Amino acid sequence: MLSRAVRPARRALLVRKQVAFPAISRSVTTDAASSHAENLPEEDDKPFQVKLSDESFETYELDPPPYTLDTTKKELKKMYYDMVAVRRMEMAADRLYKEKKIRGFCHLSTGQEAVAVGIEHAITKEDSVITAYRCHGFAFMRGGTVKSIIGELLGRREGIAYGKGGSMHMFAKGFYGGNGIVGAQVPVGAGLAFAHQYLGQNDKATIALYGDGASNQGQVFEAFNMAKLWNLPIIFGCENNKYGMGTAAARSSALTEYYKRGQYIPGLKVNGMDILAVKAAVQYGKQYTSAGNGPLVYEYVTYRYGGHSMSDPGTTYRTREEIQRMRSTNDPIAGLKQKLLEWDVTSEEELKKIDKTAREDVDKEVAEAEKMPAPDATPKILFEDIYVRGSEPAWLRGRTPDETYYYGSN
Ligand SMILES: Cc1ncc(C[n+]2csc(CCOP(=O)(O)OP(=O)(O)O)c2C)c(N)n1
Ligand SMILES: [Mg+2]
Repeated sequence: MLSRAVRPARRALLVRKQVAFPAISRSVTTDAASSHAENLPEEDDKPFQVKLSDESFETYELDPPPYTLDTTKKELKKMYYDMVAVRRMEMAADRLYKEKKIRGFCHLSTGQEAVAVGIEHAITKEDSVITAYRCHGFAFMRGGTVKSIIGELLGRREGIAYGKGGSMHMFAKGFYGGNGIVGAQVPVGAGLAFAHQYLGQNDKATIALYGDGASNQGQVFEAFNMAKLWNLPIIFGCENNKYGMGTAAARSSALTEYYKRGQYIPGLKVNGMDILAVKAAVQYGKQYTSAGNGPLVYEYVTYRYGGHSMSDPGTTYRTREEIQRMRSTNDPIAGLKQKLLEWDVTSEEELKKIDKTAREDVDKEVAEAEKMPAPDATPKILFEDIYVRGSEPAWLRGRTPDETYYYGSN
């Protein structure tokens, strides 16, 4: 009797709670109407200034970056090329996966190109970048070739990680992965920043990226704490693509304003669908950390068009209309294209040529990657590439007690 009397009352309370605290919904702000550029020079490499959209940033305990960006026609066109190339590469990976030529995990970043490309355009090869498993675009921008990245996905020995890492573990100079354990790259990023500081290289920035899902991990906050205590030159950056696997950000995060989650660390929300805003933000952040001001927490508001990975159709936890709306109103490539045309940086014709060149470049390298020989079916390969070449020990234990591999003698 008693329990029956209690139950309806508790249910009523729960229902009331849901009404009282509706899920916080946030939308990407990509209104480009307020951005503009005037009096452009004729020359491709002559600098001029672009005024950024009013909706580029929101700050937390931080003065906003300038809403202007110095650039050239050449650079803007290169940004466009890079984003198209990354997208074409991801589309090639999508096809090869569906043809069952790529096996295992494969996470694509279609829709998020402005983040990886914009960051690279703001830093130098002396800076360090580390991210999670959605890493193909970063590997490319850090200097990996399409051939080596696709080769890696295909498990080829000539792949960027000798065919051992696959989609989630790609590395290049100044690029520390490609990391499969959610959140684990954040403290490693703090370590990279510590190394820069220890070596007296505060002018070198570390860009440590993680997702909205990863942002709730304890190790992220531990890394924030140490970075602040030690005043490390690092820009933590949450790539908020609105979902962690199939869970919407508002269902996993008590506070979805990820740029405020460093609490005692100043933060900046950046329109991650606008490559110019990303470049301006990171350039500003690097100046800030280089000047010894300590860490920053950025949030790049973005969106992934595809599923979490190739095994997720991506349409069970969000509507097709939502994806379509983001594609048609927020696409980073279409957004930059529109600006380049409006500002007379280039013509429709030249952009088509850039599209064609990017497509041909990527297709050519993908075809070359597909022609790379598959690895020999020998266990020897399992023991290679574990140590830095030339620093291997005399022997290594194998998969079973009776299996031992002797380096140099097999
Ligand atoms: C420590 C750990 N827990 C769980 C997983 C499984 N997992 C892989 S990706 C993912 C979601 C992460 O989402 P988010 O950080 O938003 O990154 P996104 O995939 O959106 O880029 C989870 C839970 C994992 N790889 N590592
Ligand atoms: Mg996410």
